[in-house]
Amino acid sequence: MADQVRHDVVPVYFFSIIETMDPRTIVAPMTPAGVSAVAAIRVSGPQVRDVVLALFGEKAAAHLEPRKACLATARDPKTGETVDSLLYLFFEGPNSYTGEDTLELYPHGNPLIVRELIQAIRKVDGVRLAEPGEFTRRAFLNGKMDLVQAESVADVIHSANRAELKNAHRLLSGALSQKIRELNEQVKDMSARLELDVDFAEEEADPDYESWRKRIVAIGEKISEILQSFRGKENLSRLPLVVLYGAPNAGKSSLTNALLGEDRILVSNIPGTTRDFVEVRLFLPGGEIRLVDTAGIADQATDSLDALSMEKSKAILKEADLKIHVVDGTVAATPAATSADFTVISKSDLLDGGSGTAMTLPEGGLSVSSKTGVGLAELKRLINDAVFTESRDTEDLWITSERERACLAEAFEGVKRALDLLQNRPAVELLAFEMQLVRRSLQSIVGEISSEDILQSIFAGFCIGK
Ligand SMILES: Nc1nc2c(ncn2[C@@H]2O[C@H](COP(=O)(O)OP(=O)(O)OP(=O)(O)O)[C@@H](O)[C@H]2O)c(=O)[nH]1
Ligand SMILES: [Mg+2]
Repeated sequence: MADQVRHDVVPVYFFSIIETMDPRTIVAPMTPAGVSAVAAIRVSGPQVRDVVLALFGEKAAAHLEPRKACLATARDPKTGETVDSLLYLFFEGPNSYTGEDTLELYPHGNPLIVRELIQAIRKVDGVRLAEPGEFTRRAFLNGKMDLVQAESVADVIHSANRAELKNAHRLLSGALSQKIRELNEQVKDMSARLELDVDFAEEEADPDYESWRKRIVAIGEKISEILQSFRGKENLSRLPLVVLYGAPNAGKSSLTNALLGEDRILVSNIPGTTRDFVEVRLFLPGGEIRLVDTAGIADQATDSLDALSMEKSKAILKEADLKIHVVDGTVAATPAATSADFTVISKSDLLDGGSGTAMTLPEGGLSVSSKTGVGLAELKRLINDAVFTESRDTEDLWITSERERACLAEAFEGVKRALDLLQNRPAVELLAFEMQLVRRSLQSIVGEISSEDILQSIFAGFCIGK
């Protein structure tokens, strides 16, 4: 009867699936297509030595030494033609990223060379192109990292600010895996004791329900704490959007150029110079931001094109994480209250000279000059602190993977079911069974239990070559 119940509630991945790995050697570029000083290609699998032989000849293959950089000329194994002169590094399995024999090649960063080199490598029988994330997948399957760490590799690559990058590094180093393992141990220990109770059920007077309850509550609290830290990945590679807006001629484009440190955007004393919004990327201490210069917004549009420009400015303002109102300091008026997060009074160099009319600086406002640079450092600091607020220098750790969140939620549900059961002084078997399920959910987080489907969905989202 008990068996009947079990089959109904056992999750699909209940049974650990032994992964059968494609034994073939894989190759992929590690760097994006494009011109650069150097590119990088990775080869991993049992035929790495054959690849060295095919590209560099017998002597190179015979003297292949792990972790020693070699300068050599790579030749096409079929035509003998030179592909490039390059550096390569050999890592002997299991002491490599994937745990297999691995070869890294660093040719000149010409896409033509990279393509030819990969083609040459694929001429070695049995070598194929790697799928996205396949190197990391192999690293996981070969026990070089657990699933939480493998997932965090993508976070490390895509983090767009320091706080996220720091978190990703902590995930990669195993800080979360460690927490999950500790929890797992507790549940395992508890299950073992429960099973012992089952075995001695006849001799035992009465199970100590209160002590079980306390233990389960403690486990539930820890699971819940990690669960609450979930932040998702949607913000991971999203750069904060900072928008400069204000009346025509206020000095928005000049300020954008000054913040950027180059004359990127056209500036003139004719109001309405900027028609379309212009986006630039700016590096601040906390990370990179998208800084947008907009067309000036006037009370009245001068023509239909002007009206269109203003509409576009208003549209991008709606998406902004931070809105900065740029107000021309030489125009005699106190800026009207707007929805700005900051007000910046521009052209401060003209105010001191007396040619302009000094205006009252609104609260929290900042006076800047794009011409002299006064106030720019302060403005950058204000922007940085406003958009990169989260958990600076704190030690907390958060999870970003939806899969990990789902597993934790499942574990938490199991804890709740166990606590419900406890209210009715259940048979210890039932409690033991629920805790087994909790344990399974925790194990699947780090990948002690996984299935082909799960791995497929994780690694398909990776870049080629990782
Ligand atoms: N002296 C001085 N002139 C400035 C400063 N900032 C802007 N200007 C001048 O103000 C005029 C307008 O500057 P822009 O940067 O084109 O103004 P804008 O807000 O982008 O204007 P629109 O694109 O037309 O909305 C130009 O003649 C600039 O040279 C500043 O800090 N000091
Ligand atoms: Mg402009």
